[in-house]
Amino acid sequence: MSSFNENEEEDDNFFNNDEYVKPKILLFGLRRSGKSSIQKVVFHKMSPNETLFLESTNKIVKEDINNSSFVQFEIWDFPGQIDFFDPTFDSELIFGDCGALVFVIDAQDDYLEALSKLNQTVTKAYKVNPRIKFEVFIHKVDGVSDDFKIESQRDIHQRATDDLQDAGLDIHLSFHLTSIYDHSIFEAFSKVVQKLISQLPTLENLLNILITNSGIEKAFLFDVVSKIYIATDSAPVDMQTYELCCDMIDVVIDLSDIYGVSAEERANQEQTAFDNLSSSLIKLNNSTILYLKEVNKFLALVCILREENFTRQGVIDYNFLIFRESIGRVFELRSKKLKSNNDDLSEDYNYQQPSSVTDSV
Ligand SMILES: Nc1nc2c(ncn2[C@@H]2O[C@H](COP(=O)(O)OP(=O)(O)OP(=O)(O)O)[C@@H](O)[C@H]2O)c(=O)[nH]1
Ligand SMILES: [Mg+2]
Repeated sequence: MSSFNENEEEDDNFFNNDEYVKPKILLFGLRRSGKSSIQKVVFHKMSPNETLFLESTNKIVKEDINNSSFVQFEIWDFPGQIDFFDPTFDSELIFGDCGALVFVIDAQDDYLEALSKLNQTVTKAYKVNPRIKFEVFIHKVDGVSDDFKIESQRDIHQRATDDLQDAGLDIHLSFHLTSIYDHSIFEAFSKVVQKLISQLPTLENLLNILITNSGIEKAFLFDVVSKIYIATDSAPVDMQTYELCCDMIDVVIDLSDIYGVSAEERANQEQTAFDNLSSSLIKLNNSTILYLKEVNKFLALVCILREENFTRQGVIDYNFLIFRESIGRVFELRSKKLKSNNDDLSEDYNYQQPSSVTDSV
């Protein structure tokens, strides 16, 4: 919550992604399954109720997710009625350089038709590009009971994998229970995006080292704009903790917006609410502490720790500085590698250039 310092320019260079071809995430699923709603809620801050007024998508909608956020990729939202057998459907172009394919199934509806479409989609995409990560969102679970959730996930999992095995295909599908009415959609999308970040094991390792040496219970590395977490330590994530951390980011951004930016700066758009010196500490009434520290313009570290482990804040802050420096080095290395490998991106993002495809879509 203060002004930028001279490191700002340096940070920009660290995270300069100009050189790199953005991974593509495709959203498939039957009509009205909730694809466009997911995209709007996660990346455009649309409130879930407003999605009731979204019109049905009738052509492929491509969008660059790079609004000053660290997480950069393209999202392609497909119309529910897309027909793979249509001669204008260029599967090489669509699946060729795709990083992840998200298939959305409406859990409140009969899902047999969705399962057959899932099978068709996965089979088609896998033939073009076997490196795609397949993610199934069992969506709209806000309206169903816990028992139904578990039962439908088991049933969908079973049927979907059986169908693929019957066709002789050994394709791994990941399943997520999601709803736009809670944080589950952000959590699921975080996991999808993490699979596209090749530095994930290194980031996890750094977080593990940080938490064990600082008495922290859980730490998330957040992309502040989207509230997607790009990494966390290896302890399991529970939804409540994740929600608390998301809420903390909202509080910090809102307060910074009100008190951290002067009217003049706001008018000149000189400063964003989140900057190099942003940090915040919230004590909860159950002896838990939430601690947020800015890592760079786009990323924040949010930690949860017990009050009794917060006696030596200096040690935690020092460890954080080392952590921040290491993260900087990881991404510095990445941008160097990307510059030198500009022609060959296959290693970094499983990018496979099909023979008939050019970069401009
Ligand atoms: N209850 C509930 N409704 C949802 C959820 N997500 C989306 N919806 C609703 O589902 C309806 C359809 O959403 P869309 O996002 O337009 O669906 P789509 O998959 O893009 O549909 P097409 O563009 O026709 O393929 C809207 O009325 C949304 O409000 C959810 O998590 N829970
Ligand atoms: Mg749509």
